[in-house]
Amino acid sequence: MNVSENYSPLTSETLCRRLGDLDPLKQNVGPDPSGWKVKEVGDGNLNLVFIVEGSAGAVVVKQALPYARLVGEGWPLPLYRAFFEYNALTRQALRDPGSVPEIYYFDDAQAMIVMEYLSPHTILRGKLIKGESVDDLASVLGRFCARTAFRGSDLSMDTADRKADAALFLGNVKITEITENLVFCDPYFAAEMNHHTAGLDPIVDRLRADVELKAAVQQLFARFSANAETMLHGDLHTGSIMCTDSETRIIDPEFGIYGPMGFDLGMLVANFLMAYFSQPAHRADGDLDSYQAWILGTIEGVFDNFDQEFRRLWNTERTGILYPRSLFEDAGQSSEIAVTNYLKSFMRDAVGFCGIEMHRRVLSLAHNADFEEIEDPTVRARLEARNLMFGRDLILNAERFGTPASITDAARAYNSENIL
Ligand code: SR1
Ligand code: MG
Repeated sequence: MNVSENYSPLTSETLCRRLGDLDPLKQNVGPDPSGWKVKEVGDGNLNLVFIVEGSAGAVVVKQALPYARLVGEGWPLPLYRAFFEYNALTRQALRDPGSVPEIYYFDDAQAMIVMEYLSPHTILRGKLIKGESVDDLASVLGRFCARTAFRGSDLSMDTADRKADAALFLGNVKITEITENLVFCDPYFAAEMNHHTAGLDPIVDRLRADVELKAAVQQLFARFSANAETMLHGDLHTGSIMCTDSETRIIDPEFGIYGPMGFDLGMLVANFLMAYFSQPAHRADGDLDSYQAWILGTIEGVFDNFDQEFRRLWNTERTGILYPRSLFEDAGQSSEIAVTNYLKSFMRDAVGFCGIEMHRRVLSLAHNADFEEIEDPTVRARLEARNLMFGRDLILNAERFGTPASITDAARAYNSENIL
């Protein structure tokens, strides 16, 4: 982590001059920078993203800004998030090969990562709004979550390495602070940067007055802040996933931190549920049922693939300090009950985190396009209300949602309720 005074944000005009001598760019874009075409395409909340194209191909250049792009210079943010993104990407590439873009170059001082240009991939959230499906989506995502969770934990890693790594990622303080505030606190009181659809006021008042709910959320916040179980992606929503109609990659782990295993999967499923609840505003009746069914099938598939892959790794790669084979298999006993209980606790966490993500994307600062692109505020509020009340149910009754089908059945029920 070496933030330099020489840091200077790139622009489409300066990029060729500033990066034209770098071998990784010359190799992947083309030898003559004067022929490169540069386009700034960043539409996320935080960073600059350029596509650089030339005779040999294209790369993505991602550079952190010293502030949150979504808000502006009034919200300074450390450049070191690029360092954590780079470190998270390199670990994810080892733990689940092929799941993340290839890294060509990292410049710590410029907070810049040069990486593979994924094409013709587009952001999954946009696909879900358009009603496009992706082959194998559930298996890629379920396996990614299982492999990164298992292989980054004390179930698998040498514990000295895991402790050193957890200590390293603890340095991602200011980025983690965004999650601590925007996800775990702001939705539940009238925080300054919050906003919500006007018609939702009665539901919002109800949620913010619900002490039991706030206590349950804070209990999950304590799990998030104190349980360094594995290296998380930290911001695994459908805007952090790029797909073609048959290939899926995971991007943007700048919120990487050690935390509870259920966090990534919970966030991911929340974003599928929000896509699901928003569909009546995006689809004509003829396509609505089948597409909503595809989303729910994907959610079930993500959980099932996670479970299957996690159990496979448990049986074949359990080399860390936890649940040693000496206590189970080597003593002639199965560890089946141990993994089943481990996964039950994982599921409880995931369901709770899922409900919180469903709240914060409607009540806090950073909303998502699934609902934001619904122009009619009455329709938006009606659909968001279902999402909010289901989120509350998931947080308060996480124990009852122990199977994927129990979650999708309940989603179907909320989808036909008229809460507003
Ligand atoms: C100011 S950052 C807002 C949100 O964008 C990121 O993608 C994270 O989800 C964060 O909470
Ligand atoms: Mg992001």
